[in-house]
Amino acid sequence: MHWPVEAATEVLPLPEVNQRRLAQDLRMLAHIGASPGGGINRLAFTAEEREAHSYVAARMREAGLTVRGDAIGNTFGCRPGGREGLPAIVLGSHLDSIYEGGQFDGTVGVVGALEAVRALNEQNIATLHPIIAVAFAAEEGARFGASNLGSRALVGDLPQEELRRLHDGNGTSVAVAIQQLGFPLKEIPTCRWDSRQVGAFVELHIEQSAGLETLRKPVGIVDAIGAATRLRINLIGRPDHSGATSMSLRRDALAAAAEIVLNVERIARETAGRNTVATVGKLNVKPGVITVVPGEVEMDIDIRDIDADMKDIATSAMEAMVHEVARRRGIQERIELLTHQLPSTLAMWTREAIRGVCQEMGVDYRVLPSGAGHDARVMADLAPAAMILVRNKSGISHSPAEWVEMSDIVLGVQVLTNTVLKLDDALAQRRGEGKHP
Ligand code: HGY
Ligand code: MN
Ligand code: MN
Repeated sequence: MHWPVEAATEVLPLPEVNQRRLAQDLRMLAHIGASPGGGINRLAFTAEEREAHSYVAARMREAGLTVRGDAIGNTFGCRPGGREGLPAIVLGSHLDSIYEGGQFDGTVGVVGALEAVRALNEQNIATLHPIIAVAFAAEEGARFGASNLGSRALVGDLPQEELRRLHDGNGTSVAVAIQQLGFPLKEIPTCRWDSRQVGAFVELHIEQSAGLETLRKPVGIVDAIGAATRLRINLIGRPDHSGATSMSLRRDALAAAAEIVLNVERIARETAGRNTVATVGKLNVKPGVITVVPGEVEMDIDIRDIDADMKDIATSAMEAMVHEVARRRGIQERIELLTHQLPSTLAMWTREAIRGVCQEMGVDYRVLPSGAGHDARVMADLAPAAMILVRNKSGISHSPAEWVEMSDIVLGVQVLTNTVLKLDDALAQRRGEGKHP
């Protein structure tokens, strides 16, 4: 596949990615944790996630990379650069999924990073800076309520207290889940990287909505990445006989929860920022018997925005609303903060590198924010980060119905590969060195 290399001052030997190999890796990964319904189940810190990491580690070795893991299960494939002691260009994403997730979320970025290195190898293109392909562990918050645990360990923002506090629906804490996989919990602080080790980080990811599809643009260049605040609400009412208890005497925890759910939607729609979104995606009712007035509800609220202040305003309004509904209905409420993340604005110069590649390749693109969270948001704390989004034909994600065209994936990986070369030059120039030969 050849791109019309226009407007470039010099015709670069474009390291061409291999579509067949890309498709093969995506197909193999789509089988790991696949359910009969076609969803992917590779939850954080499970055997399925580890199987996917083992598959990618084997492909990294085949590509001649030096492969290593760390104490939280991140997997790295390292390709040396032309000069010792330079910071690396790091590229990658995650392999874990939500329950019944899609086959492209995260995997496209990991396989894309791997393929970028293979393309450079095949065309014998050396870079000045080392290149590290990474598969982060535990990016999704689906199992434990907090996300990006692997990349947070790498930037040194993962307190052990949180690993003991957070637990899944079976009561298994993150700490226990990590230890059950044989990872040494006390060594997690050794996962931390020094910012001098990373020159730039790039994540290729599918768009998780229909923005690019609607705009008919194959590639997105991300300027800001949204973040989440997640609350766990426990509502304690009183279980009562559903036939013998008059309506005026009830303390119905589910009726209170229902009022809260609709108010969460109202607050996100009406009183918060234009990019604020909020979701009650999980709600458990006890005792859950048709003839008993619900006595207890546990519900999780996911509040997101690319603007930290607007997210905080929405969060405060929702907490006040929960207290008001509970008081008025005679319900006891408990609000637990599961996670509070900060949004990131990505570096302009890394964004410009991607834009330059798209213009040289004649690829149409759109600069846009990502409402979905990504490891690039976390990595932006450590080094200049960038994100390339691939058009999502289905406009659906976090669902087995997620579908991305292979031609768009190939284009995204080609942009990623050429961006690595562009960043290799840009990093040298930012140090005052000329373009390296
Ligand atoms: O939940 C998210 O925003 C991402 O898909 N992990
Ligand atoms: Mn996801
Ligand atoms: Mn993802």
